Amino acid sequence: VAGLEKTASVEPASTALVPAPVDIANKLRYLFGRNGDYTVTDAYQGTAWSVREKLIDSFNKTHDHWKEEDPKFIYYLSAEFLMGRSLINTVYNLGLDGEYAEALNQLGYEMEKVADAERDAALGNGGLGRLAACFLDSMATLDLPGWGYGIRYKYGMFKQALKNGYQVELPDIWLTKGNPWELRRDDVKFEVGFGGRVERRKQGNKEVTMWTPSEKVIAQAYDNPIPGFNTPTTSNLRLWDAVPLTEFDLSAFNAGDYDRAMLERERAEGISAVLYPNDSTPEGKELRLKQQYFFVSASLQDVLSRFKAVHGNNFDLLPEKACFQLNDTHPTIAVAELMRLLLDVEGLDWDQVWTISTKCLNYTNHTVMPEALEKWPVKVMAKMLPRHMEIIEVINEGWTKWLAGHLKDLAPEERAKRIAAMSIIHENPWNKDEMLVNMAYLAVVGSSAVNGVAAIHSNIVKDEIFNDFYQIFPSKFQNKTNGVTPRRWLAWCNPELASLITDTLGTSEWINDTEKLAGLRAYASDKAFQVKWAAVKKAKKAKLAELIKKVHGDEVNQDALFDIQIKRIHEYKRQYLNVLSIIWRYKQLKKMSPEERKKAVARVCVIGGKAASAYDMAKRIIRLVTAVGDVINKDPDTKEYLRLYFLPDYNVSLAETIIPAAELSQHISTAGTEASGTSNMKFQMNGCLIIGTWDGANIEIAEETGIDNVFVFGVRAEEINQLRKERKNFKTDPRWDELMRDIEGGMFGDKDYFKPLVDSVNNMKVGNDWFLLANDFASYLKAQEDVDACYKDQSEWLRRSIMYTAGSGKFSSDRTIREYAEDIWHVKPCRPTV
Ligand code: B1N
Repeated sequence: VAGLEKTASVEPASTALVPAPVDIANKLRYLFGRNGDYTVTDAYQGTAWSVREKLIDSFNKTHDHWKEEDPKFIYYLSAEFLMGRSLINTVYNLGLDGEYAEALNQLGYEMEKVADAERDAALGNGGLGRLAACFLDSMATLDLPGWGYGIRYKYGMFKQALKNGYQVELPDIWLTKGNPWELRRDDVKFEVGFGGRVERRKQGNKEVTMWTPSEKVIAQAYDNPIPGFNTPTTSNLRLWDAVPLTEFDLSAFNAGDYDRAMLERERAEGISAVLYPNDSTPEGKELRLKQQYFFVSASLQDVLSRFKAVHGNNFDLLPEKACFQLNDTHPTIAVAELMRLLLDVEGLDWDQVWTISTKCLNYTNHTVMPEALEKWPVKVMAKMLPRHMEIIEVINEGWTKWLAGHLKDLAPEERAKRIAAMSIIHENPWNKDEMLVNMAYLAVVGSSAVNGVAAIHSNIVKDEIFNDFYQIFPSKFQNKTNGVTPRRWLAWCNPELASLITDTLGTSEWINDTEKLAGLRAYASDKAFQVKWAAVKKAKKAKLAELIKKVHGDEVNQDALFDIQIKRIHEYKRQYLNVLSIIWRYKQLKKMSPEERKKAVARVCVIGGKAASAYDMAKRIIRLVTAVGDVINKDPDTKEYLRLYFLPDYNVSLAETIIPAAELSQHISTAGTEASGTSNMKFQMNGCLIIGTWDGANIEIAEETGIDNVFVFGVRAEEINQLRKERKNFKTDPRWDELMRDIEGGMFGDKDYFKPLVDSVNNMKVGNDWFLLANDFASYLKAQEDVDACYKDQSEWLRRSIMYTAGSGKFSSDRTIREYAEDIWHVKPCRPTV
């Protein structure tokens, strides 16, 4: 229509110009139709939608700058991002905390209560997903051009409830009230195909390969801006939602087949519908492979399309502009997909593509447990991803041929053995008729760098699980000890401790440079400082006590030692061992006279964590915790001195309340099984003492804190193999035998239900007690006695507590990310000007 074409461009005004209280009210009026009479949830919504606009301003500025500078980018590919809540983190990272706290006060609300109305974004299971979230915070804070790429699950990690002491799972319907922290990008969509056939055609004198999928879906992009702290940089987490190719399959609809059209929709949406709730043990379900390929393909297409817009077909430049970090093997299909896109779609040739692709990819291993190493049946992969299966076969042929040359000096038999052991495609050891694709081997062969996540773990990666590969490519293997963001895990979740630290050090620079926390060592024995330090812990304990009261209805003794174990429930993490020691403590207290009891150290024990829905043994462990708690917490003789509570639905925001209140935390995995652990670092930062095994990052934490300040017990990783072989001869401690009889005898009820638990650690049977609870039992009880003795000397306890925080500098994810950026990614900071 004449006169209505675009004539002038209007510069939009930032909401920074509108005072925050007015902006919050505006958001509530125009987005939600609310006019006063706000609920706390309203206050949250109005605040979040207001803050969102500042976040977008910062996001746009950063991305304009990055577009202009065209720096090398790091893309963190991860099936999980466990973000938790965003409001507090966003206002603090953007430096808007004062303004919004004040605005909410004017409206009659308290920031902390308002923030509590937010639902967690729980698109991850545990440590691996939370690590990815901490990494994004650090990448943005360090001004590194980098994005996360993952899946926008409609249902995140299930919610855990207790019913008569047993775990029940409820769906996590997290998007019902909208999500102010995301932006749908209607112009960013890619097709992702599955199944179908592969054909070859002559095109001129070249043979081209065509993959015609039998099934296609659209990957729709959602951007989640990631604000850095103390910098203008706001980066991005791009998550993909699966939607059908056309809203309705019109042909089916016209033919009157409405049901089929709707089925198509369900099939597409099913891909991004739900997060697999397994931690450390992947589920071999086809839908999971589909999810993996779905987000990897969309992400790679997206990166290549931006690359082409700037650099055309100069793909040799790709490794100088983009690199991809594979967060465990879950995105490993990227090796084949990057090859396919460059070979089949862009028409490059194999050798060139292999060089480019291996330069761009790097792989992080997060677990050494054999059952957790992903392997997909060749049959499944060939059906779902026929072209990728071909590519993997060609990669493997080239690889095994290269190996034959490399190992030519070995005797033929030995050579064949070594090659078979390193083949990416191999027989299923449990089923000779099935061939498997070993995703970890594909990742190792297809990447430039391979790293473990703590020093001991990286050594196991080199010396055990990938030793054959390490012997051939020693320089490919690295260690990158995990870290956590000191923003969320100290400064924002424990503002009381943060201000004490800032006042004492005379600067808040430690929030960006945690090595400065070492300055606290000088105050560790200072009585006046210890008093202030203790007062903060006391206030945080009161908050946790409030939560326990809310969940369980019980008042707890706030002077008791708060003893915490929170993490996924898994046999290797040995919550069972913790429960056994609690039962032992209870029995000792029962035997004491009232006078003797008064001298004992009182404890409030808390255990929290989810069990994968199909993990039967883990569910029995939860029931044992609740059953023991039911007996102990009611016993009038002992309840002043000992409590045990299971806190249901452990998640990121619960951790933010529990960790600052903890005085003792338990990291008691069998040595050599926990790759790193990251909550141990969060507890350390918050001045919580650790009782732990010589495993994962515990070792490095002990080194930084001073080994004598940590309660270390148990056998060492080097001894495990031998001890497992000698199980039959192991003589159990009489106290252990007594506890086994108690549980079997029904001291906590449910004896049939607990029988498999008792059997699983019964040493008389070969192969039982795989995680060596019985071996570590006596030394664990001894370490617990040391804990009590130390707690009786509060000054010594506080000194140690301060030494923990002072020693936590190394465990900032800023340090970890700097190491990745320098040693693996070769990505440099690129900060927008303000
Ligand atoms: O990754 C964390 C480590 O700190 C933990 O020690 C480690 O257990 C954890 C399959 C996993 N390893 N493997 C997983 C998660 C989900 C899944 O489907 C495996 N998680 C870890 C961070 O490095």
